[in-house]
Amino acid sequence: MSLRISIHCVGLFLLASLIPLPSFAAQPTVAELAADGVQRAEIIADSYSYTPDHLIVKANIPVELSLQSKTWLVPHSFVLKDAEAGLDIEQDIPAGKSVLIKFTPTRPGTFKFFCNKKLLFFKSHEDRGMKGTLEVTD
Ligand SMILES: [Cu+2]
Repeated sequence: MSLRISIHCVGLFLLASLIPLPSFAAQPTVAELAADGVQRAEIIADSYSYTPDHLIVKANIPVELSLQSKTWLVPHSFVLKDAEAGLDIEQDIPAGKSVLIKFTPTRPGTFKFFCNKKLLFFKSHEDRGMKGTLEVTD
């Protein structure tokens, strides 16, 4: 009886300690506006995620993103397209490399970015969760 109670307590403790984690992970990142008038942020590309996966920038101010691959072999990419918002990005991110991209979103909205890689008959990286949101504010 006492063993069962203590197991129950441990279970509750583990549950309580796990609950705050998802809310921290889900916090959007706001790109920092530097003195030179450019908004900068880093996004880490891994298999199969972007961190952060929700980035907030301001419209009509240049954005510079450093896309950093943390993978050893798997190539990824960063695709963000919306003609009406001035977004036309299709950038490969070779395994283990970093690339810089620059763009200026011309209007507010929420836009999806994703990885367009897919190996043979396997699920696409996007389908495996490699996608995120660019939120453009006024
Ligand atoms: Cu990918």
